[in-house]
Amino acid sequence: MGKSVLVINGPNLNLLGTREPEIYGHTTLKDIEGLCESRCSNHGFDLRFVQSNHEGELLDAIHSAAKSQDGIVINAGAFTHTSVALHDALKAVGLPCVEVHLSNTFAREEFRHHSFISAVAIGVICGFGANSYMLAIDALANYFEQ
Ligand code: CA2
Repeated sequence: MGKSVLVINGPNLNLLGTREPEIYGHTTLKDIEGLCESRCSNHGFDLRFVQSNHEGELLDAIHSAAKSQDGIVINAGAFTHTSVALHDALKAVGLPCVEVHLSNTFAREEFRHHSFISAVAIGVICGFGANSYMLAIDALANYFEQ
């Protein structure tokens, strides 16, 4: 059976490509979805791509992945730095999860240096723009092969 991957995007990422291009570039979330689709299909994976500005909806997406997905790529946006609930949900479902960020959060404000996601992720990729997502999908593919 082919694997299925859930890519989760948190708050404000729907604004990508329309605001603050100096930080986040000109790529839209729709563009990133297309790139993820093609990277997943290269690996023979199905893709489910989700964005929400609501923490509870992100939690629901993680819970439902327990039944239908094999791995998670998550850019939790600002919830990365605040959400014990997302940490608990990822830990509870126990799927391999790769944390991604477009920007290098360690080269930015101090409050972006701590992540509640990292401790429950198999790894973290940040600073490569939309390519962070591609690297995360490749990392999951590699993990599945082990
Ligand atoms: O670099 C990343 O991917 C972040 O997860 C992006 C979050 C930020 O809070 C994290 O520290 C790092 C912010 C996403 C906001 O995206 C926007 C896009 C366009 C315009 C405004 C915000």
